[in-house]
Amino acid sequence: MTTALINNAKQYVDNVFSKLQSKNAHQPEFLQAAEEIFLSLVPVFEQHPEYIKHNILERIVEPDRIVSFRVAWQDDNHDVQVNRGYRVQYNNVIGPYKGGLRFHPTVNESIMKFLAFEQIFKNALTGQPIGGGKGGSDFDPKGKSDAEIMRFCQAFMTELYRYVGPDVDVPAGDIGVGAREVGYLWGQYKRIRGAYESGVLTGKKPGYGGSLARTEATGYGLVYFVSEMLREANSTFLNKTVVVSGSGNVAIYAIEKAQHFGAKVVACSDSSGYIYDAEGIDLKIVKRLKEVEGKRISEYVTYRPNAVFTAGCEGIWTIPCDIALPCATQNEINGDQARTLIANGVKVVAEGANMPSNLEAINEFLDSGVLFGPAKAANAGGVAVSALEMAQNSSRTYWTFQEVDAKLHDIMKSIFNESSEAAKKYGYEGNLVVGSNIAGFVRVANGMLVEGVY
Ligand code: NDP
Ligand code: 2IT
Repeated sequence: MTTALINNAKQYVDNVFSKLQSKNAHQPEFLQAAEEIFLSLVPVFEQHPEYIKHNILERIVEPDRIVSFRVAWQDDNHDVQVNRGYRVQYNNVIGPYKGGLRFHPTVNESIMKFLAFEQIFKNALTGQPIGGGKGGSDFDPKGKSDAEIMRFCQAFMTELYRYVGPDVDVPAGDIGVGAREVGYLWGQYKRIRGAYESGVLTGKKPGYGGSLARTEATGYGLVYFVSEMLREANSTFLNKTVVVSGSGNVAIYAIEKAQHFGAKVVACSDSSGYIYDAEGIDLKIVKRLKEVEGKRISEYVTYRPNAVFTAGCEGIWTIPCDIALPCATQNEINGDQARTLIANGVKVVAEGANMPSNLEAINEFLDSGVLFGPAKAANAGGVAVSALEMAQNSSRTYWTFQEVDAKLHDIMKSIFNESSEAAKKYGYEGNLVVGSNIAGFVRVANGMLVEGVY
């Protein structure tokens, strides 16, 4: 390769990134996600000048469109509340826009764009025909009654329905949005459209078009992915000590499958703090508190007196473990926390949440030889099974739990293999950050070359 090509590639990526920075100066999470991906792509542009010629990077980093809308709804006191709704439709080159909806007070355009941008490459990695998108609202579901959640979801869909559809854009869950919320959204969509377009949303309950194993998919998929990482290092989950952050959908099913594979999970958390149970977490208690009763994780210690609750989330990474699975939210591991994990002997870190490690933390893990599974590969099992739900809906059929779980397992293995192969091919053997970014990007970029549409 000539020096000119190498310089050209680096210069191209730097130029697109500096334009992005000046256009999006007030969107730190979006710039963080973009920077991580851009840094990985320099070797691709060195070997594929045609991507530069067609200006793929600048095209891919600008969303097709972003809609934002007013969501007005009535609370139980009959007062009208107003929230802001979003849908970012980022890229639909390989399939309809696809990605979850997040309801959390921290939601803003920067968070929506980082999630939607990551989703493009994650979805491409699954090998399924789905483009990238994300949406949500700054609505805070905490402390709301069931009737309030329903009215909010109905009001949200009363606007969103214009922009989505089974062949257009297919939302699902994310933080604060589970099967209950998807059900309310689906009911409203069906009412407005007057048609049974079940493929418009995934994560539905199995009684009306939902796929079996979608609830479990992200957490199980994460553990299947980590099993592949361990297998390559001649190891398994058996008798490993595991720390999982969060106690929501992803965390619960990651804990379930890790325990199933013989690991001892000693800690999990919510936004108020974390529990440490040296004898191993009793998942039945966590499920009851979180899935049924909607309680705080601190209540766990009333059922397990030997367990300890500590207020605040940061300390969870001071617990010594072999495997750390951040499954709560973005930027929950910084450089200091990464160094603490490493000093305490962590061997594997894999991301169930989206962008839980900041760039400094990722570099610490990679530099110290920790096996690191990046979010867009490690947590892709959720959206992969969402795509399987779309397939079942459009063929008007249902698959068994075992069928879906087996497909999920195969998909996670192939994401691991493709990411490893891409890392090797471009000179970064063992670096799954670079590998997954490249493998996802190349699939979409090739679609953009063929599509010939700007
Ligand atoms: P849930 O709403 O089910 O659970 C979220 C968990 O994370 C809760 O324990 C919550 O605590 C905690 N949490 C959320 N925000 C914060 C915060 N700002 N600080 C500390 N803790 C926080 O969401 P999911 O399990 O679905 O999502 C978790 C992560 O996984 C997110 O990053 C999401 O984007 C990602 N993900 C989800 C997929 C899915 O299929 N659901 C697929 C792929 C990725 P509390 O209850 O106190 O708020
Ligand atoms: O971040 C994610 O991949 C999800 N929240 C799941 C998206 C989906 O469409 O199933």
